[in-house]
Amino acid sequence: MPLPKAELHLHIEGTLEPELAFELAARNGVELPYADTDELRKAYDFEDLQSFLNLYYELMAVLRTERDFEDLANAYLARAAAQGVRHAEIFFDPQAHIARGVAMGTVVEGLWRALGESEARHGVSTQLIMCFLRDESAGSALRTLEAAKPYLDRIVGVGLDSAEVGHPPVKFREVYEAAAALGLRRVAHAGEEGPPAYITEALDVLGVERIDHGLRCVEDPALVERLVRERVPLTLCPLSNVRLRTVDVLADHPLPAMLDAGLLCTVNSDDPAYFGGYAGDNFDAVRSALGLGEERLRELARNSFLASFLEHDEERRAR
Ligand code: ES4
Ligand code: ZN
Repeated sequence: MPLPKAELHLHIEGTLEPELAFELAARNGVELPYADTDELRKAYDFEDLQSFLNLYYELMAVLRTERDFEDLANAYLARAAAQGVRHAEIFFDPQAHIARGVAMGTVVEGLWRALGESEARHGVSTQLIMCFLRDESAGSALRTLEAAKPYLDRIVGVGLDSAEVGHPPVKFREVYEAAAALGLRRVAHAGEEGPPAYITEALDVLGVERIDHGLRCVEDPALVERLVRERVPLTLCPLSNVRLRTVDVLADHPLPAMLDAGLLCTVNSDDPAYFGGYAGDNFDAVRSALGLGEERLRELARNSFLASFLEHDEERRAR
């Protein structure tokens, strides 16, 4: 039995497996520039975040209808459940869909068809986090927040993702203030490829409760001390870090040192269809490559519930 865990860093568009991509392409009459799933998989050799994002945005072309988003989410939830995930806080990227002429309502309603029955069907509770693309303008993010207003009963919070370097958190100050005023929880990707200063800025300027990735905090001992003191959760994604060459090999991942330092680390899958594994696969990978013992793995699973947006009674039920 896999350890019960919560998944806190998961882009639903990043769960699009090649087989489903071709199925949806056929259903929607979308032409993919790959002959078959084998050829597509060969494109999964990334040099950095941007080279991954190029393919990630390209493949989204197959997602067109509510049913597509429903099928995508159901496929993820089934896989996650099989790997011990009991609760998933799921990112989605509405701007990437709206730009292609797919409405906010199509995305949210479609995802909700799967999420609404996830507890009954998969035994996984869910929450939705709407991400802003940081390489788009703050104005575009504000318009996206506006477009989400009819759906806020289904969205627990906002996040910030896509190309990090050159797009510091401060760019989105106003958007995060507006999100906070609407009662939304706040998280942001920071310190994946960007400098430790972006982590500090996400905390101080955007008021985030969790840092997605946060890996580069290890370069700044004073920042590590602060993150420990303030119990700021980090949603690490070990297999993602290897595939996007943020760390050379998994055996070099700083996770054990980060746990030793007292950081509230969690292990997540990011874009599992692209990076070689789901939540349980990431747990297995750090167990074997980093030699983490049972105690550390249980700590990581416990941290995932502590760092989640679940209320405490829900949290106890999930464990
Ligand atoms: C992402 Cl790995 C990663 N980093 C930043 N933005 C993203 N969107 C989807 N995956
Ligand atoms: Zn991510």
